[in-house]
Amino acid sequence: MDNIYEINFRKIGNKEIGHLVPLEQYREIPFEIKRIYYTYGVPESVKRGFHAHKELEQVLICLNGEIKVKCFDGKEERIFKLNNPSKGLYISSMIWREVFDYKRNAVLIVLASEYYNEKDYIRDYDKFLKLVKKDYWENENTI
Ligand code: T46
Repeated sequence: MDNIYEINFRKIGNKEIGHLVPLEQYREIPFEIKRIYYTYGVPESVKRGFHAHKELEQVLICLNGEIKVKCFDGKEERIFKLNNPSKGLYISSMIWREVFDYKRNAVLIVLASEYYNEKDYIRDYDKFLKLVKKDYWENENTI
């Protein structure tokens, strides 16, 4: 899946002094970063996400604890476990995502390619399926 992939960041330092991870746009992060947000204090039983984005690209990094992210691009579904602050998960546009199993005081930071815009959200799963299947059909006919 080239629309969803894990990124191993370069970490500077060691166990004795700790680690530093530098992130720069168009280098480690494959887009211009227009927004950063984070979630914390999410109870373990809570599931978040349940939407896709029309344009937005994001990199998710779990800075503390652990979370799972289920991603579906209309064809393939994958579940990623994020529990390492030196790894990111890139998610392109038009990916349905569900975030769950928040463990050990999970802190999730997200670097985003666009400013917040509720109109970019697809929160209706049936609508997402219709749009993503239409996209595939159109792309297969232009190749
Ligand atoms: C994703 C997962 C990991 C804002 O006002 N500004 C913002 O930048 C964001 C992201 C949200 N909000 C408001 C909109 C809602 O009223 O905060 C509320 C919760 O937002 P949302 O439903 O988007 O939260 P999550 O945790 O379900 O999803 C978010 C991202 O939207 C999503 O793209 O991948 O985090």
